[in-house]
Amino acid sequence: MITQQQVDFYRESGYLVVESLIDAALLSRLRGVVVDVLAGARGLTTHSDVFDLEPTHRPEAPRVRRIKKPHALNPVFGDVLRTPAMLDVLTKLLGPDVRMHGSKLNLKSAGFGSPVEWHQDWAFYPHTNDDILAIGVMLDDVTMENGPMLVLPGTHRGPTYDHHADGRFCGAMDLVAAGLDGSKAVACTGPAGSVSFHHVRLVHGSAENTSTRERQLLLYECAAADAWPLVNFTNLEEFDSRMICGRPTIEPRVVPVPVRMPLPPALHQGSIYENQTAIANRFFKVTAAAT
Ligand SMILES: O=C(O)CCC(=O)C(=O)O
Repeated sequence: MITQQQVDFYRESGYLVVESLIDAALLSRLRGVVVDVLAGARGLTTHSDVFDLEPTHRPEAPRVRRIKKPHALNPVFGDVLRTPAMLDVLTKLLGPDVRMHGSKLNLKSAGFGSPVEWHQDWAFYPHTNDDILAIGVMLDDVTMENGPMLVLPGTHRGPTYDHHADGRFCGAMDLVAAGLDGSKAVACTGPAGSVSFHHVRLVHGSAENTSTRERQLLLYECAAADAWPLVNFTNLEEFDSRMICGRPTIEPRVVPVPVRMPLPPALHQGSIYENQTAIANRFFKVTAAAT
């Protein structure tokens, strides 16, 4: 159970790390499934519906940057969202009715795992209200060395920043142009099984993993059920099938939050990594090992 103090910290700072939220047995099941899924990347010559590949990927020496939509691949990824400990946090931060928006697993492999440039998730999927967060399940021990997610506390209360380049959405923002100070970033670290929660408007990113240790981060986006997407709504049945707890509703709660539409769509499609290749000024260095 998280405390009221932790809830207050989340509301104030826009993030929260809960240590060891996922138990060893579930963690071990997750890791086993990830190994099995990754075997499917061998032989691939380009990105697929399941895999987003590192620039240095080769069919005979696979390098996967991201597993897309893990929840659609194995039920264990759904189990993570429905543990009593996870439901306790989700309902305290989002209310009794919670829907999953999506999931992804960022591998950030030892030695070359790609950086993710600064951004707000909100720039990708604005909704009618911002009671939305991303969950980051640490499948490995995450330290300062292996590319932890970095967050800028309090930015969830600020503007929605420009995530465009050359007139198109690019999924990244220029921290300097936004007047933000990267040295104020806080790293979300913890032993494997720890979980970070960050508000959908919080500015965050992460550096390349130049260390010798993996940093797999299993991410889920979850929303209060009355937050309805302003883009990419598919159909009601599919929408409601993603409920994690509580009841769905057809009455969106509409609040005055700053929105910029992710349109026209990014020049490079497929993943945030591809979207962000369009930016002029990279903040995080990319070494020769990752190119
Ligand atoms: O993997 C990370 O460190 C950052 C993840 C992230 O922000 C994203 O994929 O949107």
